[in-house]
Amino acid sequence: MNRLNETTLPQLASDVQLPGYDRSLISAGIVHFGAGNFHRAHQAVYCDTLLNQGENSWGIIGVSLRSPAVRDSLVPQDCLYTQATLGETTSYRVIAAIKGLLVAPENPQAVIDAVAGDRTQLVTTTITEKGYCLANGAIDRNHPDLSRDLHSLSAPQTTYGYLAAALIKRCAAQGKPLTVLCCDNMHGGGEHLAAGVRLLLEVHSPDTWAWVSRNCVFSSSMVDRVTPATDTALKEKVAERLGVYDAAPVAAEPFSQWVIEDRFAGERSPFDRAGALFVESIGPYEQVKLRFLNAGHSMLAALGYLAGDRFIHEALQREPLARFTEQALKQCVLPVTAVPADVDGVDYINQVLGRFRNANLPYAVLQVGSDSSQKIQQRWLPSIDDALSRERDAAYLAFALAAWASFIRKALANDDLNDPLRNDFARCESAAPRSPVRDYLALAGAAKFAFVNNETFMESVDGFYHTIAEQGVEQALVNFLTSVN
Ligand code: CS2
Repeated sequence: MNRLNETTLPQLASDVQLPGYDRSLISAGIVHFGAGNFHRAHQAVYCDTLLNQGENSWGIIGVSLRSPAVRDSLVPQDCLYTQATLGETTSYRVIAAIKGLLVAPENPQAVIDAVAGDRTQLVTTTITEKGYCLANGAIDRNHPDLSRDLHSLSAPQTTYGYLAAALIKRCAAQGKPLTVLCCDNMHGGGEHLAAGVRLLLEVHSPDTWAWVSRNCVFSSSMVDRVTPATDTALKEKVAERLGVYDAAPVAAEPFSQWVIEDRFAGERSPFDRAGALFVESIGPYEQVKLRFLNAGHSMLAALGYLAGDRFIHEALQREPLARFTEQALKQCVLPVTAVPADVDGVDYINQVLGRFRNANLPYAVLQVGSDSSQKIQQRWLPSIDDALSRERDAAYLAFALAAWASFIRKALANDDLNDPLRNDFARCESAAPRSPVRDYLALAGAAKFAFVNNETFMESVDGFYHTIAEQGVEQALVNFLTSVN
């Protein structure tokens, strides 16, 4: 079978949406760090829409910080790939917004030059929570990658390092202003990017930091589209439909949302013309997404894994799991969360749970469960403090923490745990035969939250942990739900 590329594009089935622009006229105004599936199903689609509208300067240079896999799959197909939308109906679209892909460790200078070049107006990131090198919510200067960048920027290890090295070059050339926009599931991601770059520049080039503070803006955004990892079944489905082979298609749900903080240096990228929303204050949108959608996802991932499910939609087919998640979000999280005026909290939660039920887009519990030590810091822990400080009942979140600790323990035992702190979790495992909840939570950055010192709350977490171990998760949930209702 022929490979998808510019030559085979005209052969594709007529119901596949094709790029309607001449790629030779496109320039890459964006450098994106973290060219994985989420980026390719989200931001790159918005860019492709703009390019289809004749906005020629919003092509993308993608950067992979570690693995060459995306570049190796996409370059032989001229960086074209299929985005399959899987819902009640299925549709296929070929995305052509990526102009080139760089693998940072192979050629660090090429990445630095790309960010420093004047054509680049916007740098975006989907480097996942762990890419921000945080400890207890702040930049961790002892993180091994960051320590290396603090020592030398000749071959940076972190996104901060690449940005700092590129900004030194951009400043030396008195280049144009630059916007750096976080597109991760992070609260205040733009502020972390600014803090990381500042930390490095204060060591390597304080004059550049002075220039950056006048010429660059670090902004945040709320990104949303459920995008699973690509499996063989998707590749086969796409090949059958397109009539050519695509080594790196990406599937996503029909829903897509991008809310962007309206702060840009220089020209504002016109993503609103592709359906994004610009807002003055991004915090409440980030919070709603993290505390309802992502928090619900992480609950279902832990509970579903414990119940033996592979996918999120299967976990939701179990009544106690579905009821627990819905009630936790509506009764425990919603009352302590500020929701933007244009969002109805209950409708939002209902819509999210409806999206998670999409059986046409299986989403693995272990994908959501990956890096959970980083994710719960944003998704659950702030709501617990908010609930306790307002003297509200936080029992659902206590149960969720117990389920998370049980998930860590079981995933470790099954060798399923994909987490940057995997080895640290394994060490507590051998050190503490009693409930590991407190040790696990300390690793997951809970020390900066007040709830860890609330003995009544912590005892309830320990209690639920033991109940889950003794009764199994489903029975423990049934008993829990009976006790709270
Ligand atoms: C998920 C997210 O894997 C996870 O942790 O919660 O990737 C989620 O699917 C996206 O944020 C949806 O926009």
